[in-house]
Amino acid sequence: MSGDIKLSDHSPALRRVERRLHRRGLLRGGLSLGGLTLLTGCNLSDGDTVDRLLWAMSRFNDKVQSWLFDPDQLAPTFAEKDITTPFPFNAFYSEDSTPEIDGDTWKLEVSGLVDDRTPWTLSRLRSLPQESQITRHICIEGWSAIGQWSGVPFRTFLQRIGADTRARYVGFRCADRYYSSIDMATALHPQTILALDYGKDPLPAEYGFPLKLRVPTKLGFKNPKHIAALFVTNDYPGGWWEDQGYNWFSGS
Ligand SMILES: Nc1nc2c(c(=O)[nH]1)N[C@H]1C(S)=C(S)[C@@H](COP(=O)(O)O)O[C@H]1N2
Ligand SMILES: [Mo]
Repeated sequence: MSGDIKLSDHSPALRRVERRLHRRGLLRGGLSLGGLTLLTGCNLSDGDTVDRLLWAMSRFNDKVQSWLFDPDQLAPTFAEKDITTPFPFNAFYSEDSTPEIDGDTWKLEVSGLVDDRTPWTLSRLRSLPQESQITRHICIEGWSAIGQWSGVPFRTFLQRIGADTRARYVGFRCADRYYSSIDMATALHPQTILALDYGKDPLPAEYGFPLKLRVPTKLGFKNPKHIAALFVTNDYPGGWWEDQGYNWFSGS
């Protein structure tokens, strides 16, 4: 739709709509405006504002609604034939600046409210139980794609390191200086995984080698790639995009 505001455009008009929806309690669960417009298939244009979005929301089917507003719901899963090829690349830099990481010497650092701070090698991570998922990745910049990721269920990992699961957040620091964080309920969600593989192979460099957090219940920017360190904390850790005004919760 030409003339529509790009989701990455933080124009005053979009901000106004977002504030009005929040006041009316319509962005329940902290779902971001960007996420809502993507999921309703409706881009906001300057003229239409709230009414158009309300109309789009009323077209939501029950399944989508319950996924968005109920933290225990599962994100939809797909079949192998639905996988988007090639899967899009995205980062705050161009693809040729993807960090080069040596998997033989790489270690995942662990800190904060955990019993065991021993760093993790790739082979030790691979010795933990693995799970696979085919889910949709939704980027706030206006695209979505279906991919297959496999790795360690994050709650299994948190149990292994003796994380205090009453803590509020898990924060992530990445090799490319990206950072992000999620709430503990999302960290423990059954579909949140520490992904080691994309498709049948180890994560390619551009998709986050050697380790990426896959969170299908959140927007793409809450899926940190090239993870170098993670920490469990009660202090709000923020994130690269979150600190530039994107809604922190950004999902269900
Ligand atoms: N380390 C790191 N992780 C990141 C980003 C980034 O720039 N650096 N971008 C985020 C955003 S906005 C998106 S949409 C996805 C893109 O992942 P993909 O390249 O696998 O499609 O990575 C997320 N995680
Ligand atoms: Mo994104």
